Amino acid sequence: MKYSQVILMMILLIKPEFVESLPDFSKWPDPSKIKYDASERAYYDHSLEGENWAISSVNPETGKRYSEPTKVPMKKKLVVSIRQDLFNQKNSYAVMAGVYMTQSQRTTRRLVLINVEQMLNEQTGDSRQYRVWPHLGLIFVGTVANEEGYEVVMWDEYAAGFTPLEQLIRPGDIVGLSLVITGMDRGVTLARKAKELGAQYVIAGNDSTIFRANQVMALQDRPIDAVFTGNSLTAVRRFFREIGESNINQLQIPGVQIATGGEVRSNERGRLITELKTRKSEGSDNDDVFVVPKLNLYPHWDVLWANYRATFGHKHSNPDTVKNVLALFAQGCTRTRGSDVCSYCTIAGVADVRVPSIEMMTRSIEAYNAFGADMVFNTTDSAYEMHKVVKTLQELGASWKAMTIYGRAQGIARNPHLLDEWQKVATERLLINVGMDSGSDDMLLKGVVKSSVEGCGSRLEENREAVRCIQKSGAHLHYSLIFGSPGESKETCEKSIGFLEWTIETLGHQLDICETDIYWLNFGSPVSRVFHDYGYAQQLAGLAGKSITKEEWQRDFVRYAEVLVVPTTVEESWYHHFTKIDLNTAQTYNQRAARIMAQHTGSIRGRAFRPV
Ligand code: B12
Ligand code: SF4
Repeated sequence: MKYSQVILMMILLIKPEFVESLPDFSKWPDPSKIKYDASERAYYDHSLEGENWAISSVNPETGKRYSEPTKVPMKKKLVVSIRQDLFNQKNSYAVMAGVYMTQSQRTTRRLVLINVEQMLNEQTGDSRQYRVWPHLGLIFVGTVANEEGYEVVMWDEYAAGFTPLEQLIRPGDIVGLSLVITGMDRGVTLARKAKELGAQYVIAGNDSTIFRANQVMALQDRPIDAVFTGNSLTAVRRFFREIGESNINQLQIPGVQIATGGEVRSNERGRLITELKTRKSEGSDNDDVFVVPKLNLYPHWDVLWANYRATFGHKHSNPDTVKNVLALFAQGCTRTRGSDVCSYCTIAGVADVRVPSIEMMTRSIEAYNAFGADMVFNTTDSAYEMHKVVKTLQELGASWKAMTIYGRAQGIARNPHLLDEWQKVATERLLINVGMDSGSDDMLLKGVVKSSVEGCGSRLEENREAVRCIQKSGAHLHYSLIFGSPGESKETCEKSIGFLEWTIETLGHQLDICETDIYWLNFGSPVSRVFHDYGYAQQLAGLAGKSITKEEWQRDFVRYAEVLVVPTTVEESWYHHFTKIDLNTAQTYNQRAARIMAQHTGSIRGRAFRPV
């Protein structure tokens, strides 16, 4: 094509126009009183709203009371855009030029990303946290938004206490909320407040939102405008690319839900089989859920490292300088075989196993090394048995002083040689985090259904074998137990306590943590079928030697099927109908386990520890 033709084509594609851009808020007396009115798509100053004189006097220029919100004039600026009509015709030149133009003309917009947590140190009234891990989801989403030209501001309540919203949010911002189970209710409150402060849109993601997308979108006043229904970063990227051009209600991005009536995601088998088939038929881009993280975007490193060193420093050869980070070197859990998940598991995407490309892996390793990380917690579920991942890490020369990985007892018992392989990557200290769940075979076989391999012996023996393998290898163990799986009784709880005592004896200082918990019934888990399947409820009751009438089932479960978070009363009903203990008894066993661990030399207790 001739040069003159190219110029002519560019001129034809260009559409110059004056558009409104964000007002200059700093010129207004109190910018925090400027709020965005989504229906008018305009900003209004509310600063005189409550003033008596303003309520009683009329502005002679407008004829309105001074107390009525005043429209804040938008600034006008010349924007050169490409002609969308040509773009829509899929004219190849137009498309090429369009991509170029959208990237170069993008203006800096702000994304405020918040990890929401409502269970901050409530007993002490101290909202500061003493946590040790950052939020990788925030870092991933922030990285993508930043790559798309956004200024990214982050606040992780889990690490730093409640968000100072007024200071963080500026009118026109997009606010992104990361919501797991302990953030849902507060997330809705924060979303409303963010809108009052002028946020243009509030979006939400992470596991609880994913499983409750329809319920979030059904909230009457629409505090949250869009929900991300998976881990896809392509969806996140497209959102930030397209939101500048369109109104949020016009977006049509797979993985972004803007209204009710979306497909209900869950870890129930039927749903997972459908998702598996879709992935197989459509093909899936493995790298879709990975990005090379811009670790510096996260603002709380110093406080986390200080906490980590104070609590875990003594376990490292460099106690005063150890830098712990989170990483994701694969996604999904191999135990699922694509469709079969432990009964309580509420991890979204757990059955969708993906390993990143070599390039993604190489660049990620480089990013962690450049950041000075030497203690890497890889958050991939059951990473231990992913031979390919450990092999690739070795081939790429990855090596950190310490690593934490997730492993399953069955995976360890059947592949003990992988302990050596992982220890080639984690040169000084390998910690494996295992969900042992129970010291009773009945619970492991029928209560939590701990394996997708049928008829292959004792899960309890696998738990024990895994402990013995770890002991021999010199690695370390962090494991968890649950009091309250279907069919749980005092006898089975005692067996779990017995298992705890045995692991302390067997592992000594190699046992870092045993954390115990009640059985959490959460939406999205396979067992949440109990909210819509009476036959299943009867089956669960049968495991405890009980029965449940249809009326009881409707009163105690079905009635709550559409709430955002399973309430405590349902949790109590769970224990009442499906176990032989109650919630208090489960808590008593939790306390007993904590007391036993407290006497164990070198152990670390719980999650919300204060620095010593
Ligand atoms: C590492 C980890 C932690 C760390 C770090 C905190 C965190 N929330 O990430 C620590 C140890 C601190 C922790 C604490 C807790 N955790 Co946790 N944790 C995990 C774990 C193992 C990995 C998370 C991870 O890093 N994934 C990799 C990153 C890249 O993905 P991601 O965080 O899911 O984010 C992606 C998407 O969800 C989405 N996304 C996430 N946030 C947002 C926000 C926006 C705006 C958008 C658009 C998208 C988006 O985009 C990201 C990119 O793909 C998961 C289990 C798992 N394997 O997923 C449990 C998990 C998330 N935790 C869980 C729970 C329950 C907790 C606690 C409540 C435990 C407790 N009792 O205290 C606390 C809550 C802390 C909190 N409010 O964040 C549950 C959540 C269940 C649910 N359905 O809500 C999970 C799923 C485990 C489980 N038991 O099922 N956790
Ligand atoms: S082994 Fe862990 S991650 Fe895998 S399905 Fe079971 S609970 Fe979920």
